[in-house]
Amino acid sequence: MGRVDPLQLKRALRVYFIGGTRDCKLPFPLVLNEAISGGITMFQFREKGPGSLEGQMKEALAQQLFSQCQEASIPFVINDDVDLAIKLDADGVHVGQEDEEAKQVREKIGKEKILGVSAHTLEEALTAIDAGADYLGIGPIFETSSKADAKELKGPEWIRELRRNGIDIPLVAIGGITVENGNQVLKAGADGLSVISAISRAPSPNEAAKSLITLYKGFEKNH
Ligand code: TZP
Ligand code: MG
Repeated sequence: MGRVDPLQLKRALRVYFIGGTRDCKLPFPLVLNEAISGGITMFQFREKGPGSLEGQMKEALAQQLFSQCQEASIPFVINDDVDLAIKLDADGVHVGQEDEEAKQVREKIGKEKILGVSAHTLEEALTAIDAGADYLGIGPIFETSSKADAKELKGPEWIRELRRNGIDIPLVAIGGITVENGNQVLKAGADGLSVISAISRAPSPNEAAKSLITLYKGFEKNH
């Protein structure tokens, strides 16, 4: 087996839920369960910030969430913690520019696992692709309160610009994405919507996930 199939990955990226315990008001397994039954297509465990779980507690939660994803046949990706991803044999890893270098991560996880990289400039996007990224996380597109150290807003136009510059690997938009503005990023050329708060802080994560996948399908039908 070789690299993950880009077409299959694009399908998985349609509604990409990201979160950690800090992002949820309810117990995380419950939120993920609701999000899964609402129709999310991929999940990233992003356990970071003050008060986040560490060590054995983090691992146990990751294993629990991974099992839920496996049961639902959706990819389970771990943010940043390459060792944990390898230990659990997770489906992939997502790293930012401040984390371990993508090239090194690719070497560690092997060619069959999903590697996602956050990119804020064209140069970062090209370097990530060269390092073996399967998809890029592009943002923050809109205002977000889920990331304390978020970089400057990029707006949907930036996705268009990356496409114009020949970036053709799967791209997922992140940062303040909601059911109200999701269409703008899809129109601009994103393959998927990645959200933290739109699902984790929704009164009903299930309903929130449902409306995001419905939005995606509506877009797909018209394009
Ligand atoms: N990277 C750029 S913005 C962001 C991350 C992890 C946070 C996205 O969270 P939300 O709640 O969907 O705006
Ligand atoms: Mg990171």
